[in-house]
Amino acid sequence: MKKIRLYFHLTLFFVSIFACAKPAQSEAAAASQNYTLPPGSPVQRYGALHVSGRYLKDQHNNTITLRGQSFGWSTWWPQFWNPGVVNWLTDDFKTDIVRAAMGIDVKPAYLNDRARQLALLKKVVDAALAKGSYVIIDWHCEAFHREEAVAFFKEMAKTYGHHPHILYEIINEPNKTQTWEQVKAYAAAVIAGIRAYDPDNIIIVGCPHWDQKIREVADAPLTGYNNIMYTVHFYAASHGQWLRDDCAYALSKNIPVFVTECNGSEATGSGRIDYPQWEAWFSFLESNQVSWINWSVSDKPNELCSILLPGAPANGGWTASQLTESGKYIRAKLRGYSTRK
Ligand code: IDC
Repeated sequence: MKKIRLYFHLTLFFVSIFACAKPAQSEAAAASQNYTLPPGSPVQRYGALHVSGRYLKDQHNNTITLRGQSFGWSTWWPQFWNPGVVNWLTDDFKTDIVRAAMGIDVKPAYLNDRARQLALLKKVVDAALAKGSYVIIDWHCEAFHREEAVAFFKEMAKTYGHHPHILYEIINEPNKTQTWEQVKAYAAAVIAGIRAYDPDNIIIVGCPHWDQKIREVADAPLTGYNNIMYTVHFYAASHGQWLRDDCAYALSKNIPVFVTECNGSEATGSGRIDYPQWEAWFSFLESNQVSWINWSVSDKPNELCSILLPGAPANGGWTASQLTESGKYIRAKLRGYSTRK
């Protein structure tokens, strides 16, 4: 009996040492990956993230707001998935975080073009590790593909989970055919897979109706896990005050929200840009310390949410005349909010 108690105390001792050792662990992770965190980079500054109540916290337990830019689908804009773009976004757009939106079930995408998609993802994630940028690994689809998702995220957690840079977005947008209960069941399976290898990086969960039913989340969130956030996606010309009200409801119930995708356009990605509504969203996000990411690094002709004009170079270094109107707007926004000058 005494022996068992001794083992118990010893285990507790080592667990607590391990828990306190997170910054040292980041250095060890850096060494094992052969990178050093650039001084002043987002990850060097904020380190390992965690969630407390509705807030995102850094390694010093300060509340932080991360702002960034999403890559476009790996399916149609693979040319931009390279270190040059990660570096340019971090240095010139002053992003804290990028989002790797890997296509899953269209063509070509992860389920039918695995090796190439994984190679693209690796390029972006490795570049983010070296640059000291946070990066979201995003399962960019609406359907669950549960078995494949669990296997994929286990692999990602095993490979990258020891780096503080990594966040997991386990489903881009459930649509209106999936209930919140079904999303929760899917999330439980994927979270278990990730947590088997990565005990603490942030996991972001979507909600029904293209990440708009945040009220349903607020009324019945997942329980029993650490460092979970929920995403809301908005397109300001389609989703206005009512969605901000629903977010406010969730925040009032201590639900941690991370807007992993948004733009000023309509939900189609085009139509028109509603600047007053977009601004109303920025005020809302900033005053509530909700992190957000703009959609997307793509150069689709005439698409308002694409940040690039056709012909923009594939590896960053973009001039103003290579950015779209929304690209210029978001660049100025990100630079304006950034405390990294
Ligand atoms: C859009 C792209 C567009 C592409 C389309 C394919 O901008 O070029 O043809 O996907 O489905 C989302 C999705 C995101 C969409 C975006 C704009 O997460 O994949 O990208 N959007 O429609 N949710 C709401 C809007």
